[in-house]
Amino acid sequence: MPKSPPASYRTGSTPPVKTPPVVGLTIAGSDPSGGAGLQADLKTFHQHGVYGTSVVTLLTVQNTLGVSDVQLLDAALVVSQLDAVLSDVPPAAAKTGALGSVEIIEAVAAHAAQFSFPLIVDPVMISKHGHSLISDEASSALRDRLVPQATLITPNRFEAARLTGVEIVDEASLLRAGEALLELGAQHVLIKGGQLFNGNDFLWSDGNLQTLLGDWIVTTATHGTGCVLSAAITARMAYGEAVLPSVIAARRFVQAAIQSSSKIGAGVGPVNLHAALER
Ligand code: PXL
Repeated sequence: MPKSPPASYRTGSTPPVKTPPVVGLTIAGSDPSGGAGLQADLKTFHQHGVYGTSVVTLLTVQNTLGVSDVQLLDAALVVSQLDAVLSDVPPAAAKTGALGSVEIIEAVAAHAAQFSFPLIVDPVMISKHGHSLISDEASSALRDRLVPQATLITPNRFEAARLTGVEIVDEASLLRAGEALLELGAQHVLIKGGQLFNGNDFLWSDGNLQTLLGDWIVTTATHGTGCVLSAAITARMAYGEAVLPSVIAARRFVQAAIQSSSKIGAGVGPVNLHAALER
């Protein structure tokens, strides 16, 4: 694939669709209500002019009111999906979402060691409704096997704490957790501060720590924010953008999506990916 120049489109402009298309891969769980998981990733890729492929790791049974069941796929089935996609439709960047089991994480990590493209690891652990999407053993496997393969890891403060053992209660402890994630082998680290940090995020990239200022937006329609952020970063990086500009643009995209709450479902609604393009 010819190397494409960095995309210069802003949040609101129509993304340039390349010929041949730029491909993005998500390795993630299914959210049948369409707001999170691989469905959110594919929609986000599409909105960025990226052709999306998806390897399914687990199925949730959920709607905007909650998760009622989670069924993990056999690791062998995840591997055969990965092989099928990678051998025929190789991506320019990939991301992981919910991975579920030790076996799936180990299989994905073994493949990731051979990737010649960026891998964004969104260490999804708990659904918006508090349903665990990963066991304790699986979170250790994530830390030991997959974090070292990550071009960028994008935990929230709870995920960062579970991966590093550093309880994040203030900026000093958050900074310790970020350093610990770098020591675990991630090349770049984005810790999403969330409400405790007024929506500010913290990015360790190329030897610098950047505080990315945000606004904490009060809304009930926040389902899928983490998935959409990491997918938007992946899409940008698939186009050849560096980590910092990708993260900055992806945060703008998510902010626009959160600001226009969509009236979908009776519970925690999804962020509005259409609005993100209209602005
Ligand atoms: O937002 C995290 C997430 C990721 N993947 C799946 C999910 C969720 C949250 O509900 O269901 C499949």
